[in-house]
Amino acid sequence: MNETPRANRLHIGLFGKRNAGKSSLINSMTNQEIALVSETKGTTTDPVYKSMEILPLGPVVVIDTAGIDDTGELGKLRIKKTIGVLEKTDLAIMVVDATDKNVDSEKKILKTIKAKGIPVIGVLNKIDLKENDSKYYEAELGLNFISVSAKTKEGIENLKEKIAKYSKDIDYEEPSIIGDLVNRWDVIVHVTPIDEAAPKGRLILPQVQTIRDVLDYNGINIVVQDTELKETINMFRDKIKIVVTDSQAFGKIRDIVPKDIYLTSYSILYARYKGDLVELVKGAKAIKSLKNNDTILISESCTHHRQKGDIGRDKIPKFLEELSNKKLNFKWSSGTTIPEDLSMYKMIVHCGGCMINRKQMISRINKAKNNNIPIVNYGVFLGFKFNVLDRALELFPEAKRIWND
Ligand SMILES: Nc1nc2c(ncn2[C@@H]2O[C@H](COP(=O)(O)OP(=O)(O)OP(=O)(O)O)[C@@H](O)[C@H]2O)c(=O)[nH]1
Ligand SMILES: [Mg+2]
Repeated sequence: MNETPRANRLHIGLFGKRNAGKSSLINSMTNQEIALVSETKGTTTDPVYKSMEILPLGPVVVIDTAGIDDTGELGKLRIKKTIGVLEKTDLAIMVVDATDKNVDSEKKILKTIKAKGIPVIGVLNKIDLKENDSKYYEAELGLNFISVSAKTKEGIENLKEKIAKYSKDIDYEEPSIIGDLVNRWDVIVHVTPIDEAAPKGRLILPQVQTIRDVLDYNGINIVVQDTELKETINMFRDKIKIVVTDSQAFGKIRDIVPKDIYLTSYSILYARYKGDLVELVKGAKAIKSLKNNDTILISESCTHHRQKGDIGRDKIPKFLEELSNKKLNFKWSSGTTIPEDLSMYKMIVHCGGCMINRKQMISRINKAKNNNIPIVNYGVFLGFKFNVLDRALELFPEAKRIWND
């Protein structure tokens, strides 16, 4: 189960006031003591992501959050983080304490949840303490409630079934990486140079996931190093539909692959799979319109240790100044959020987003779009830099048209 990458799982967020029993509910649903529970208000302070199996649903990520009624300066910050979790939430669970009639905080967050179009299930918890009064909460919050007790487990099975039922209609599955382009018997060649950058003894996740996607659609995979590509093409010339390569090797092999065979890169496939390829290509086009002293935001979703020659710190700024032929200012953000106020930026360059899910990436792209700020990701940006977009976008006519415009 741990092999379903976290980004591809249904994300279920639990929201509610402090002490409503969010953490208890997670323990109760999974039959494990994985979330910290106590009678002290504000036990959960930061969002906690847990990959787990909920039967009959399968692998999911459950997100425990801090109470939405927290107070003080720190409390405000916690609420902000809780609301940030909505960016990744596919299904929200609104946990209400049956012993508490005041639902002002719940009303407030429900408004935000609904504005984002996230489906939500109401859970009335602690019914072991109070007679079941779900009608009151349904009327107040305009939501159907399932009554449960995290303590006695009454209603928990019912809740899990409801979650499973809801999740069937939720489009959390990301679109295919390549499967929509593959028919049965199509031969897809993967070019994976085994050099010092390749991890020892294995392939990297984008390669593995792309190979798997071809299999899911009954295509045929051939995996080779760049050094064996020419001979492979000679052997299977008429059968090959697409060659997918590591971006680094693109320049080296582009002339080896005949023009009637599609050639693209894992980065381009992932730009589409994780985000919005058309918007990112528009972003790349905007590089030519940058002006001297424009400020650029470089946004990375993980906080990896940065070495000299780091792509985000060193390479991207250098390439961007070269491509635009302008002197630019750079700011960086990393982690699960991007700056609230984007008004100072003239462009956002975002990482590939392997640590965040599609919903979150799309939400960032939309935020940029709404602020009229061009956004490009590393994959499309490097495609531009190494002059491969014309060819690599041939599989994607809409993006290609924008690029050629
Ligand atoms: N009687 C009863 N007590 C419950 C139930 N669910 C939770 N509790 C108790 O309520 C208190 C708060 O539970 P938590 O699960 O920590 O609540 P929470 O919503 O995660 O709270 P914060 O992390 O502080 O926001 C604990 O003392 C739990 O034992 C329930 O169904 N019945
Ligand atoms: Mg908690």
